[in-house]
Amino acid sequence: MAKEIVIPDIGDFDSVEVIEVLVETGDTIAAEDSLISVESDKASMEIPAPEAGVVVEVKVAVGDQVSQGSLILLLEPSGDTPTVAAPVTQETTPAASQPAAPASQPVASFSQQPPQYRPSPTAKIDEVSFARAYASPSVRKFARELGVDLGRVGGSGRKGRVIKDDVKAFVKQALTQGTGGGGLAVAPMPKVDFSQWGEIETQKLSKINKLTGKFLHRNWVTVPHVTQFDQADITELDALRKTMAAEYKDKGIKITMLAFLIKAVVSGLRELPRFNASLDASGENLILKNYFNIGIAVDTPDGLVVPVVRNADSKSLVDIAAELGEISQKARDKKLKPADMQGGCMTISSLGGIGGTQFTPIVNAPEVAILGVSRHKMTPVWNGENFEPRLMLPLSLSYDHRVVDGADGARFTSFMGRVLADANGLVK
Ligand code: CAO
Repeated sequence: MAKEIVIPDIGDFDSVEVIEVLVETGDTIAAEDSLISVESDKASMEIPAPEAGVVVEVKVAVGDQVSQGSLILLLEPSGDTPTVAAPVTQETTPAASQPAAPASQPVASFSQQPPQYRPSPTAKIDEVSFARAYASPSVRKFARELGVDLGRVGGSGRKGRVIKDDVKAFVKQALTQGTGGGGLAVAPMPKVDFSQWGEIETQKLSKINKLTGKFLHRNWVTVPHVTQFDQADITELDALRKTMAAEYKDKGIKITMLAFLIKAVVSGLRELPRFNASLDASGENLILKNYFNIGIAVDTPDGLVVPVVRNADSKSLVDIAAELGEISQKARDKKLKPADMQGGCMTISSLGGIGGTQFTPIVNAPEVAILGVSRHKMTPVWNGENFEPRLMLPLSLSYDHRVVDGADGARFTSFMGRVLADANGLVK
């Protein structure tokens, strides 16, 4: 007859959340196999099987709140006796080797008994960073089995927790890139106690910071970047923009330089279609796109986001200007949905309103190019007879050199220069 397996004594915690269900109906399990992971604000813990058997029915799901006595599953016992059946706990705060947590951070109060494992013979693991990684015991075990240094794996779970899929993705990436002499294996960043040199403050990275950091890092190390610099003469464009800005001010539409740049980039993508492409996951094929969605890097208090202006080829400059006003406001109000940030063909990152002369933006892969724009400057330009004051806009085009070659990089910025010089052609 099926036996009810319930949550054992888990200390003082009334209600904890189920964050992983590790078994399925029909699974044959051994005594001590982990059944579920639960997590409170302070610690995570795996609940082991008290005995071996076959899972008849799982009674909990991820997100459920459980307490001592809650039913986990029904088990058809096989008769094997357990050796150990105590829950294994992992603090959510760093391990004891770290400095004491600030008062605002929770301190783990589950009795802590970290599992003992033999070091993997296949990989060099930094035991300190491994111990500090935020992951459940089963993920730690999994990482040990694969020889993965958990401290180097980015966590995509709740509160940055490393989940099994992160470990798999890490291994996959290592296999793809090779970890031998020519691979990307790098020494881990040393753990430094900065407080030894003066007062410090620890700030948590925002969710956006963490996500963006992960993508930027991936793109930086996997995309061979080249940045092409150029300058576009926008003297007439700026005059036109100011006229239009005055005209549309009362309608609440701000006619910005960015709107002209979006139209110019669409023309550039039409002229040089390799810029409107992505490599497929195999790296063997180029996917050419017949749509024109332009991403805009927007700086928000929580970090960088890139909403997308869709079908920019079929919108007028004024429509785009109005949409830009809406999406940058939405970005700052944290109202962007994931779909608002997907499907981009190429991104524009404009720092012109802030300052700087040039910069090297990182390609927003799987796009293959990004246009950086810096602050325009009135510049003396030689016209063959004398110097003329011209308003020059610095362009910094970074591209994926696997897809775009240097000649096309220079062609793209030259083309941008020509279309931006003829601003009237961008208004429709
Ligand atoms: N040169 C000189 N001045 C410029 C300029 C340029 N290239 N581009 C814009 N400006 C001026 C505008 O004229 C405007 O001045 P006024 O307020 O006097 O009218 C001011 O800068 C603000 O410009 P704007 O309202 O047109 O906004 P924008 O188009 O420059 O920027 C947005 C909008 C959303 C792109 C911007 O707010 C932003 O977030 N920029 C940062 C993007 C970023 O962080 N990129 C980095 C990515 S890589 O890490």
